Amino acid sequence: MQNISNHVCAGLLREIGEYLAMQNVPFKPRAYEKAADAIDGLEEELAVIYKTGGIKALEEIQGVGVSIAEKIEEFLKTGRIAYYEGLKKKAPVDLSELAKVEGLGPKSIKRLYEKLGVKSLADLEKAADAGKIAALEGFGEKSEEKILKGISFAKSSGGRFTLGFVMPEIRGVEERLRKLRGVEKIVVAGSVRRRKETVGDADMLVISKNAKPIMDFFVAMPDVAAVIAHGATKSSVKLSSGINVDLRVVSEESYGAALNYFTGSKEHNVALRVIAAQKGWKLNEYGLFAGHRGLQRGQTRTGKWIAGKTEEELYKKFGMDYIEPELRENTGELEAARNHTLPKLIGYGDLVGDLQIQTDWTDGSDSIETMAKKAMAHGLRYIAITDHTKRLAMTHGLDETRLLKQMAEIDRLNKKFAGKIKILKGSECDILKDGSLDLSDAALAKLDVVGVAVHSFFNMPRKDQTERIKRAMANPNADILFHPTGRIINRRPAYDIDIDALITAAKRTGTIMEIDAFPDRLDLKDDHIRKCVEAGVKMAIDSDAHASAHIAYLEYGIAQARRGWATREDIVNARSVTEMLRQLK
Ligand code: DGT
Ligand code: CA
Ligand code: CA
Ligand code: ZN
Repeated sequence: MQNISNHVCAGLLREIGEYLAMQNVPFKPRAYEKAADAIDGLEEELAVIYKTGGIKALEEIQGVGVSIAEKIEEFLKTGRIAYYEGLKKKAPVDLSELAKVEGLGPKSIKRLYEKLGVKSLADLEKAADAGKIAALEGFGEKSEEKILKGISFAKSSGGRFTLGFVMPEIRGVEERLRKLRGVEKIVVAGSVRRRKETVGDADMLVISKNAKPIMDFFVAMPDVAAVIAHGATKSSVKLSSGINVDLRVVSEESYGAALNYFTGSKEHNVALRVIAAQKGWKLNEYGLFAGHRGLQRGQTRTGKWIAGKTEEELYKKFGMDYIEPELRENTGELEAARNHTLPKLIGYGDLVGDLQIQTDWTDGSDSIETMAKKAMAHGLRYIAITDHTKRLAMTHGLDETRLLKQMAEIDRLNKKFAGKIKILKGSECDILKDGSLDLSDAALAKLDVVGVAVHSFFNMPRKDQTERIKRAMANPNADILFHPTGRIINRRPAYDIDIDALITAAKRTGTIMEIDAFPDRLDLKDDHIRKCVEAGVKMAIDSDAHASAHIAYLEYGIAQARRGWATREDIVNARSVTEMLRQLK
C-alpha cells in the first residue's frame, strides 16, 4: 500500500471535479468536491480506514459513493488514479496550478484558455499584467485585481514544507557532507535552524579551505533532482522531495557573522543592523565593523573589524545575552537580550513524559506495549494512553466498557514494566456539539489524565465555538485541552475561536493547554504559547503519536514551545509523574 495522506487524496479528487467542471459535465463535479471536503475533515487516515474496513469502510465516508471509493482504493493501492490521468491528458491547461488562485474556478479557467490562451500561472500573470483580463467580457477590472492578488497568495503560501518533513532530509544531507574531507564545520541556518513550523528552503553553511570538491559532491548527491546553481562559494539544488537547499562556503573568521546573517530572521537581522548603525558600526555577513564608510561588500578587513567569529561574541559586543535561534523573529528578543531578561527556554532533553498517545485500540497502528517500549527508548518515564472515544466511530472509539478493558490491560503492563516506565490511563475524549463530553463523568473520573478535543462542527460561529470549548474545560475531569485551535498546516485553518478567552478559562479552571507536536498540527502556535506563559497557564507538549515512530515528533513540540518563549516550569510533562499529576485537576 502507498503512503498517501488524506490531504493529497482530497486534492486529487478535487482536481478531478475541476476537470469535469471544465468539460461542463453536470452534477459530478460537486460530488467530487463534497467527497474531497469530507476527506479533508476526517480525523482518521484513509489508509487506516481502508486497512481496517476495506472499500466498504471508504463508502461509509460522507459523500463517498461506490465510484469514488473505487478511485480512492486504486490510489491507496497503486499511488495513481487512471481516470484522473486520462482527464489531465485531455485538458490543455495546468489546472492544479491555476485552481490555486483564489476566485478562479474551472469555468473561468476554461474561458481564459479559450479567449487568451492561458495555460499556466505564468500565462495568467502576464495576461493580468497586460490588462487583458479586465477587457474580457464577464471579468472586468475588479476580477483582474482579485486574480493578481490571488496569484501573489498562491505564490507565497505554496511550496512551504512542514519542519517535520524537512528536518530528517536536511539532517541526512548534513551528515553526508560532514563526513567529507576538508569540511571543517557544517551547519544548518535559515528557518530550519530557527525551527519555524514551515520552511521555504534550507540554508546550509560550510567552512572549508578547499570548497570545490564539496560543492561538486553536493550537486551530485543521488537525491538531487535538479541543480539550480553550481558555483565556487554557493550552490543550490532541488532534492527529489521538492525541497530546495542552498549551500554556502564561509570563512572561519566570519563564521559567526555569516551564521547570524543566514539564520535570520530577516526582521531580526534588520533590527540588529539598525542598532549597529546607531552605534556607528556596520554589521553584515562578514562581520561587525567600526567606521563603516568605504566598506565594500565582499571586503572583510576594511573598516575596523570588531567581531564576527562566533555568534556569542557578536551579541556580546552589542551588550546582549546570546539569543537562541528559535527566538530570532524580532518580537522583543533584542530588547530582552539587552535587559538580560530572556527566558531560560525549555531544553530539547527536558521532557520526561508524553500525555497524548493513540494505540491500536482505536486509530493508532501500534499496541500499548509497543508504544511504551518506544517511549522508553526515547528516555521517557511515563506516557498517557489517550485513545479516541465512541463518537468518533470511524476510529472505533472507546465506549465505557472497552475503556474498562483497556484500563485492565494497562494495569497488567504496568506490572510488567514496573520501575521502567509508568503507563497512565487516559482518554482523548470528544467534545460534543454542546460542549458536553463523550464519556460519562463516572468513567472519566477513573482515569489519570483526560484530554478533551474538538473533532467535529468546525464551522460553528466564534462565540458558540468558544463557549462550547469553555464548557468542556469547566468539566472537573477535563485535564488538558488537546490541539486547542484545530488548525492543520497547509490544509485546514483553525476553527473560529477567541483564544484569549480560552486562555483565561484555562487559568480559571486549571486546565492545561496542549502543544500538539504532530508536524502538521503544531497547535498551539508560538504566539498562543507566549500568551499562556504570560498568563501563567501550564502547557503539555504531546506527540499525538498514532504509531511508535511518531514519538520522535516531541522534538517539534519542544521547538514550538521554545518559539513561544516557554521555560521548563511552563511545561507539566517536563516534571516527574508525581509532580505532573499534582498539576492536574
Ligand atoms: P524560509 O526559507 O522562507 O523558510 O525563511 P528563511 O528565514 O530561511 O529565509 P531565506 O532562506 O530567504 O534566507 C535565509 C536567511 O538569510 C534569512 O533568514 C535572513 C537572511 N536574509 C535573506 N534575505 C535577507 C535580506 O534581504 N536582508 C537581511 N538582512 N537578511 C536576509
Ligand atoms: Ca530558508
Ligand atoms: Ca535560502
Ligand atoms: Zn486519532
